[in-house]
Amino acid sequence: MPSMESQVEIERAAAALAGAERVVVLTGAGVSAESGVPTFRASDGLWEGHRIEDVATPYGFASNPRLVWQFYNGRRANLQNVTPNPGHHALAAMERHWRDRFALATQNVDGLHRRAGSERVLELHGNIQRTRCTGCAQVEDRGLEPLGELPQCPRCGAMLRPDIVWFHEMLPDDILWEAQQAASECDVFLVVGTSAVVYPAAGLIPLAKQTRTPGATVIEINLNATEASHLADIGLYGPSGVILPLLVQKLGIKVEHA
Ligand code: BV8
Ligand code: ZN
Repeated sequence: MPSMESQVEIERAAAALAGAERVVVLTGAGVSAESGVPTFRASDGLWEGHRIEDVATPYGFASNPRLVWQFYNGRRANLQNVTPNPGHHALAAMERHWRDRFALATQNVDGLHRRAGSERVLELHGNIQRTRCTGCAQVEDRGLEPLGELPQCPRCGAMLRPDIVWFHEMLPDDILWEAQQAASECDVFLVVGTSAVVYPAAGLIPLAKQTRTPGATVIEINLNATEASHLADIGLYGPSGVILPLLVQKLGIKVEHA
């Protein structure tokens, strides 16, 4: 049973959302944790047993593409047994409620927001279902089908890579720009399940707070405090799969399980 203090915070958050004209949400790996997707930094700097440099940088891919595809094929296979959790569904319901005055920017590449029915998802770091050709740059949605050890482009024969933004790579500038615009214009900014250490995604939080006067009301939903907690006006600490449905219930927003 949530404490008295968290009850008060939940009421404050619901009141802020009830009066919101424009809402923006930034999600990270924590929003998919209750679906069984491992978070990024839970381990000791290793990611499912791999060093970040080896599996999530262009240099890692250049020096050992087979290892990188083994890592991503493994994550794609795991996602076949994963479904969106009530937190994803609550966010899809929020989008249906605020329509074009709502934006969801995610750092996650698991595609679970779309599978939960969210339509306008700003995928800041790409999507693990898509491949991109290193030769002709063709991008294809390959779902979660097995792709083989070193998949090649059906069009030009060059090697494919995951259509994902690795460390030291630029984010897609159109998507980042759209997220930055939305963050700078919103009056409530929800930060859900992110340690807020990866930039430029984490830069959306201060942007929401500082661009206009008064800045957006920032609501953090996380299991614990993060690098962004000092920017939060309201902190809701607990599982997002519990807190988000509670919030939309208080707002009288109907959640459909797509
Ligand atoms: C860039 C794709 C410009 C891979 C990812 C030196 C040289 C170059 C760049 C840099 C540098 N130093 C710093 C940088 C910038 C770098 C960066 O920010 N590094 C950090 C680590 C300091 N950023 C970049 O490189 C970006 N590009 O800057 O380009 C440039 C270009 C060239 C040269 C210089 C600059 C690119 C960043 C994108 C990297 N790609 N993902 C993949 O996913 O396969 S980022 C990776 O981290 C994931 O996408 C992940 O989503 C993201 C952020 O992590 P989180 O989502 O926050 O996950 P985490 O596990 O950390 O936290 C989970 C949270 O959930 C926790 O707080 C936990 O408490 C909470 N939680 C858990 N369970 C629950 C929960 N909350 C609620 N409920 C629960 N149930
Ligand atoms: Zn090609």
